[in-house]
Order: sequence, then structure tokens, then C-alpha cells
Amino acid sequence: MVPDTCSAAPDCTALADAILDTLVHRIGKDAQAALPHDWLAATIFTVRNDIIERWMVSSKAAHAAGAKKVYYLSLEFLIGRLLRDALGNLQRSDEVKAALAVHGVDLAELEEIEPDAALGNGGLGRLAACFMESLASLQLPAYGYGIRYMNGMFRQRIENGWQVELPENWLVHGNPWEFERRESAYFVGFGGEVVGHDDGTIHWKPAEAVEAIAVDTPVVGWRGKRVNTLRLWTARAFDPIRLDRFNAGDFSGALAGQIGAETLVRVLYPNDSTAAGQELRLRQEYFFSSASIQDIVRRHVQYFGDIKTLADKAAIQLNDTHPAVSVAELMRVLVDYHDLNFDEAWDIAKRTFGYTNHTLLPEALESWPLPLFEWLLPRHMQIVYAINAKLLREARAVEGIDDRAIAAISLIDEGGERRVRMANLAFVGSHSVNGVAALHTDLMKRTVFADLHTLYPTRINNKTNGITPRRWLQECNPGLTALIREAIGDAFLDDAEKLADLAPFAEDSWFREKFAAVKRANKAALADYIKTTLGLRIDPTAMFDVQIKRIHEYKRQLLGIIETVALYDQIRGHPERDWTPRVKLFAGKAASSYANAKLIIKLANDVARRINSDPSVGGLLKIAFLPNYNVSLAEKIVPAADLSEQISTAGMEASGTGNMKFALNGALTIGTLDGANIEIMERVGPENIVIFGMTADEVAAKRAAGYDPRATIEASGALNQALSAIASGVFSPDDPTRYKDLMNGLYDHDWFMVAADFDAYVAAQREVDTRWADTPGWEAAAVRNVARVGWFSSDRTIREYATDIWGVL
Ligand code: 26V
Repeated sequence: MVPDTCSAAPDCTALADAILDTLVHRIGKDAQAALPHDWLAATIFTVRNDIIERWMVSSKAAHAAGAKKVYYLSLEFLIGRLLRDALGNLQRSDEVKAALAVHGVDLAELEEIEPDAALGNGGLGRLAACFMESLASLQLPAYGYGIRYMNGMFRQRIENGWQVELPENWLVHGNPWEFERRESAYFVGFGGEVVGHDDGTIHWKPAEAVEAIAVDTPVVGWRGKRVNTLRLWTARAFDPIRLDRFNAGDFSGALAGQIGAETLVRVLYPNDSTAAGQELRLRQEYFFSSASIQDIVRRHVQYFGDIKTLADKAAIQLNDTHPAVSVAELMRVLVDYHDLNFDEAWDIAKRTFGYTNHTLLPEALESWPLPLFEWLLPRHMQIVYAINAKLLREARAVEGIDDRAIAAISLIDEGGERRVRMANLAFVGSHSVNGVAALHTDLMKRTVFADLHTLYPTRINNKTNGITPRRWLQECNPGLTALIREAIGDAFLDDAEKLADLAPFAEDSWFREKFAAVKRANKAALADYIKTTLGLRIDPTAMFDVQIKRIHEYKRQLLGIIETVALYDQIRGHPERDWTPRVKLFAGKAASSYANAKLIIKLANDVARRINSDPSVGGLLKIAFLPNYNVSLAEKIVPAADLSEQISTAGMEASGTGNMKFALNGALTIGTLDGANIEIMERVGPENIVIFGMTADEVAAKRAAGYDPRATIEASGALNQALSAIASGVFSPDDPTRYKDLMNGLYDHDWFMVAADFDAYVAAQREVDTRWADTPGWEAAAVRNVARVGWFSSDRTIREYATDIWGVL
């Protein structure tokens, strides 16, 4: 009997049978006994077959063509869930939905229980995931290389307003997307000594070693035209059980090697506590760099025979400095194993590597204590010295480079305890060094890399970040996608810049109404979610004002919270005024060691509790902190946002990519002239965004002139009042001094210039209110945002990397 649900999709009956067959024969359950996770696994295993076939075609085609390959090395890939992405890109969602319905199973429910692959902290990791998708969509042969963390980003719970971190066990049900490749395993050593042989060759004899084993995940491009590989390394001891020890009764000693290996791939380091010199982190960096370089070199030699052509056939992009030790590792492999002389090897390395910088925060620039580096990687230390000698020789020959500049260029930081500077190593070992937004790139040239830029004036270039419109429009916002198709046809699905055709519809009241209805439906769905998770009722017609991102002082969640307190005070003082009903939504994780960030979460929750339960604000203002921010939660919040908060201290947010996601989904931005906000403003037009606050140059000038936050605070009545209220325990009656130090910090240093930008921020928020009151005007601006941000597609970004850096287009 052909079931009803299949009548619309011809192949669906066969697919329904195939899923059931997989359930029975692979999962070992029948339809009656199967739990949702079993159905999910059966579905993935079934659609995977299609993906695997395309995957094989893709890699054969690349090899047959002798194509140059792109290798993206990143300690983070924040890919999130994969089922909806894969089905969307294969355009099989309807068919699979219908097939599952035959069994009484709802695809949307299965998609919802798939765990997030949270193998990243935030923007840098999510960018890597968007890039992988765009590389496949542009049909470029590419591999992502990283670590298969057993526990990725922690799961955040909010208990009594405080963040509590729980391990995220994303692999408990197994991972049907991955393929372990036992045959692709490499030896990775640590410690030991370097031995010179009589014939002049040098070899490193490590004291310990682990085996790196490849685990591959297919990455499906748009329309399934190409499937690339995300290769994540796991670690195994060579001798998982030492039977001699076991038999002697030393059970833990027998397993010590394996435990040591597993420790390597267990934790994802947080990116927002100081990049302190933890040995385990350096081990992780070397582990994945070494395995990746060995794999790349092996593949190259296998397909092209001659190691000397490596740079013509391989482009390796270093995602921040985390894989920078790869520069030394490739040199080691070329010199010690392929018998190239140092200069030849150096030439190949430089032509092969590109380096992307993602932050200028001084505390984020990685450097390793020299004794640690030398002890763990003695051969690499020699190579770093050799590179440095060559570098400093070259630098000294250039006019205008003095001793101060030499000290800044050196791979070794000699001020205080000697350290190896990973950014300098990545810079000199690459032919291209790029920033991730125009301002950021400009600041790289003027600040952190000023002296290296003088030495190599053509090396630094800009590649403004982007986001994949498949996940961040089509999949997360099907309502808006359908409406856009109705208005301008399907061309934008293949080229996001075609969204420009939507611009005239900003003036069309029929379209605006439909556009508003989509937004309202998305907001209603989010309101339901908030009701279910927090028990908080919010009004879907209120403005949804959203700040979601990692919690960090430079991102200034504090500015948003303090403004909320000031607004609360205003509403209570003047309830008769025509206030705009707002729901302020916050979400984000704080690194477990970052005390102030955790306190900011508690403050958001304390403020929320007080305001939400105060009948005198009459529902005009509601605050919610949504727990466990991750990719999947972002996919729910972004389509429902009216206002996007991008309010970092100017000069500190390298790019931001959340800003792009919101604009693409029709939110207006309130933001500073920081990171990619500037380029968003240039594209959407200054009248369709609300910009406030100091510029990066003004921030720098103010700091240089000696900024006095206390005077600033005292000059602003509203700010002083809000800070005093928080400091005196109005929002923390159970512990009135809870926020005293946090607030005093603002009076005393205010490094992030919360006070200096406060009045401008409040004024900008009132301008937002005015614009919101003009409903057609707001909606038209929202439509223009969607129409004008197609340029921020990661397809565009990847095309630029491919043309300017990798030479593969
Ligand atoms: C790292 C660290 C390490 C130690 C101390 C403080 C700190 C602060 C920030 C970071 C960020 C690490 C790199 C990163 O995630 N950068 C983000 O990269 C995104 C993609 O390019 C970009 O959009 C964000 O603006 C940038 O913060």
C-alpha cells in the first residue's frame, strides 16, 4: 500500500523502506521498540549513503584533475547539527520528512534531538564551519583538519542565576556522521632529544609518542555538488594496555599511556581566559599540526611524486596561531625526512602557508615559555632559531629598522622570561597574513604587526568574514526564504548577492506585511521556546532586542545590562510616557575561569528577576537570559530578532559574524564602529542601522590622554544612578555587596569604556524607539538589510581567499 504521506514525493516509499531496514539491521530495533535516537541514527545512516557516493566522486575527480587542494587547519570547528544542513543542501528535506511520516515519525523532532557538535568556542570556530560549507558549495577540493574533542564546549546551566558548567557528552549515542580511518594513523612525538648523524643529517628522538587517528566527517556543499572532508584527529596509545604492568597488578599503570593519549583530545580550551602557557594546550597544538602536516605531505607525495611541488598543489591556511607550530613541523619534515636544504624548504613553506589573525587583544596573542617549547619540541626549537637567524639578518639589512623594531620582529620575546611568539612565526612562515574585517586589518598594520608590516609591506591583506546563507537563512528561517523566493525567484539561493533584487520590495506594503508576518511567526516560536525553557511569558509583539555571543568584557554585555537598569528606572519614574515594549534577550557562555564574565551572567539574571516581577513596568520591559547558547539556539533566536546588539568597544571586535546573521534575517543593528559593523553600515546605508559611540581612533586617543571614568560617570546622572543602584544591592538583596567590585572597576579603570559610551548608547536606544514607532519605516529598513547583506556570504569570502591567497580559482 502506498502511504498517503508519500504521494507527494515519488521516491519516498523506497526511502521509508530503506530507513526501516536500517533501523532493523543496523540499529537492531524494530519500529515498535525504536526510540527517537534510534530513528535519528537510522535516518542519518540511510541518507549518508547518498552522501558517501558523492564524496567518493568528489575526491576521485579532484585527484584525476590533479587539482590543488586547500587545507584549513583549525583547533575549532563549531559545526552544530548536521542533519538539517545535509538534507537542505541535498534538497531532500521534503522527501525524508514524508518518508519518516510513513512511520509516524516527525523529521523536525529528530532534527531537534541531534546533539550539537560544539567543537569550538565562538566566532573563530563557527567561521571555520561556515568556510567548510562554502568550500564544498563552491566545489573546491578542501580538507578541514582539527581535533575530535571527546567533550567539546561545556553545557551551561543556570542555577539561581549563576552559570554552572556541565560536560557536554555529544558522543553518548555514537556519531553516525563520522568514519574512523584506522589506516590513516601517524606517530606524533614529544620531548626527548635531537641526534646528529655522521652524514650530517639530524633526527629527533622523542621520549614519548602517541598515535593520531583520522576520523572523517563528510561536508555536503549546496545542491550536493561536492562533498569535502572534515578530518578530526583522535589519539591512541601505541600500547593501549601494558600487559606486563597489568599482570603485575599495576592496573592504573597498565592504562596510563592510553589515559595520557585520551587527555590530549578530551578538552577544548576556552578562548576568553588568558592564553597562559598550559603544556597540554601546546601538546594539542603540536599533536594536530603534526598529524595534519604528515597527512598532507603523504597525500602530496602519493599523488604528485615530488615534494618540491608541494606549494603548487597544496594551500595550508592557519586559522589563528593555534596551528602555527605547523610551520616548524613542515620544515622538519622537509629537511629531516625529504633531505631538502633549509632555504629550499623555507621557500616551499612560505609559499604553502597563509595565516589568518582573529584578534588583536594582547592577552590573546599566543606565546610559549621557551624552556617549555624546547623541552617538548627540541627539534622545532632548533628550527625556530634557524628561521629567526635568517629573519633578523634580513631585517637588519632594511633601512629604518632599528633595535626596537628588531626586538618586535624577533620570534623570541626577550623582555622578561623568554617566550616563543607564535604570531610572528605564523607571519614570517606565510606568504599571506590576513585580518577578518577592514578595520581589523588596518589595525593589524598599525599596531600588533606594525614592524613586521614594515619589513613585508605587501603581506597583510583583508578578507572580511562571511556566513553561509544556507544555514543562516534557508535552514534557520524557512518562512523568510519562501517569501523571498515568491518575490524575486530562486537565483539568490545560488548567489546571495542576488538578494539585492529584494530592495525595491522595501517600498511595497504587500511585501512588508508578509515580511512582518514571517517575523511575527518566528517571534511567536521563540516566545514558546522561552515559555517552555524558562517559564517566562513574553509578548511577541514587543521589540525583541538581542545580545547573544560569548560573555566578555570587551563585548560589553555590561553596557546592555546597565542601560536596561537605567531604562527600568525611567519607566518607573514616568509610567505615563509612550515607552516601546521591549524584550531584552541575552545568551552566552563565560569561560569557567573568567570571574567577571560569570558575574555578568548573574547580574543579567538578577536584573531580570527583579524587573520581570515588578508589576509597575506593566510588561513594557522583560529580560531573559537563555541558557546554553550554542549554534542550535542561535538558529532559533536569530530569525526572531528585531534589534541586533553589536556594541563592543571600538577596535576590539576583530569582525563579528553574529552581526551578519541578524542583518540577513531582517534585524536592525545597534552598534559601534567596530569590526564588520562598519562594512555592514556601508552596505545597508547609515539610515538603516543605528551607530553610536567612539571610533577606534577615539578610543585609542582617549586612553592615551588618560581617561577618567569617575568624572564621566559623575557627569551622567542616569549612569551614576544605575551603577549606584547595582552597587548598593538593589538587584541582589540576598547579597548586597555582590556587584560592588564590578561597579567599582568601572569607576576606577573602565578599560572597555562602558561609561564613556553610555550616554551615546542611551540616545541611540531612544532613536531605535522612535524608528520602531514608525512601523512601515522599520520594516522597510529591515527589508533593506536583508537585501543588502548578501555580500557577507562566506561564498564571497572563500572566493577571495581562493583567488588572492590559495590560487585555486
Ligand atoms: C581569545 C582570547 C584568548 C585569551 C584572552 C582573551 C581572548 C579574547 C578573545 C579571543 C578570541 C580568539 C579568536 C576569536 O575567536 N576571534 C573571533 O574570530 C571571529 C572570526 O574571525 C571574529 O568574528 C571575532 O570578532 C573574533 O573575536
